[in-house]
Parts: sequence; structure tokens; C-alpha cells
Amino acid sequence: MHIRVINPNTTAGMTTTIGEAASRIAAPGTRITARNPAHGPVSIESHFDEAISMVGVLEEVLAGEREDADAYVIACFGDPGLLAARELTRAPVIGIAEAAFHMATLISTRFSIVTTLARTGIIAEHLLDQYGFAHHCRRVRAAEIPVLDLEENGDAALSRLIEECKRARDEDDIGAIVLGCGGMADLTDEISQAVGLPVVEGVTAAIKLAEALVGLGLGTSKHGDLAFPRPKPFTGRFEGFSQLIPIR
Ligand code: 2AL
Repeated sequence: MHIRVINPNTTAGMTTTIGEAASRIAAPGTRITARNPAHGPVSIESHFDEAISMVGVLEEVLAGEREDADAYVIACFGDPGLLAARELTRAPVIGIAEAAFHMATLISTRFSIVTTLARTGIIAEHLLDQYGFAHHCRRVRAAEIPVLDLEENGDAALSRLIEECKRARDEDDIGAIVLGCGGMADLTDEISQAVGLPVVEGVTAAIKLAEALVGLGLGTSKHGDLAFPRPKPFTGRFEGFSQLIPIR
């Protein structure tokens, strides 16, 4: 099984961190390929960053189609481009936020999210509403760490995250914590040991869900709004999308 993990930001070091965490958790027969777009923001911390990143995510899905990927993981906690990506393939496409929400509700009745910045926390709240998980989430907390600090100031970022996760444990009346950034993919064990609660991290959760769906023979439905996009001319810099025909 080949799972293509797409880091929507363009920071190669973070793509490596995400790819290594995915490979460690993957089943023996699973091959992970981790990619990031060539163009776009170095980190995703706003609606604007997300909007710009989406075209790169979709291009990486099209590249994955040419390389026979069996499933895709979008490894940014805003799940940028998720539904559009699903339109491009029959393979399952899993966003790390939705994967973490699903997994957390299977092991607890309520959870808190600990994410990077307060403003990205608001984006997570929109997703909780959109996906129907708001009822399960007690609180969205921000450690106030810019995304790239996870790469560049790893020790300080980890301490801040542990501190905020302990506050969530002591104040939120929860059974589990969801980590809210793809760049936290390698921190699950250290945080759960320090905090003593189950910690759900989206990249690893998404890999396991992707393996389960492929194992069940389930892929993205082509009935309804996730059908392949109707072919039509695209102009200007998006002219290449005019030849958008399903590869398989
Ligand atoms: C993210 C993420 O997961 N990667 C990134 O660049 N921005 N989102 C977040 N909430 O920090």
C-alpha cells in the first residue's frame, strides 16, 4: 500500500518530520511518500495561507495519481483543500484534523485541542462545526507557538505544549487531548508521557485510518459532489488544469 502524505506548507524539514512519524506508525506493508508543494507559504497560520496552499495540495494529489498512490493524507490541521482533493481521485483522502477528531471520539467522550496560535485555533473551531464534532470538544487551546518554532525552537515549543496540555488536563474535564498541527507529528509519545492522558495526533491517526479504508476496499465516492470535476478550460496560470481527466 502506498500512502502519499502531503505537507501543505513548503518547509522541507517539516515534511521530513511528518514523513518519518508516518513511516514509524505505518504497517509493515505500507510505503509512505511525503511531499510538499514547490510554491506557497512556509507555514499555514491563516485563511490566506490556507487558500494559497490549496493549489499546491491539489497539484500534489495529481502527481500522486501518476505514481499510483492508494491513499492521501493532507498533513495540516486546517485540512486545506480536502474536498477538492477528494474530487481528483478515487483513493481515500484524509485530513489530519478530521482524522484526529474521529479517533479522539472513539476513546473519550470529550477532548480539548492544543494548537499553535489562537487564530489557527479559531480555524479549528470552524472545522469542529463543519464536521459535527463541536459537541465533543471542550476547549481549543493555543500554546502561542508560531508553526515554524516547532522546527526551529523545538525544545522550547515542546515545553510550552506540555504546559498547555497539563492545563487542559487539569481544567477542561476531558478524556483526551488532540494535538493541532502537522509539525507536532513526532511529539505524541513525549507529551502523553508527561501529561498522563491519551494524546491523539492527526498525522499518525490519518495513516491508520487510510490503512483501514484501503484494507476495507473503500475509496472516495464518485457519486454526488465528490465526482471528478467537470472538464472545462482554465485560463492564465491555471491553464494546465484544462486537461483535468481522471487517470484511473
Ligand atoms: C498548521 C499545520 O498543521 N501546518 C501548518 O503549517 N500550519 N496548522 C496549525 N494549526 O498550526
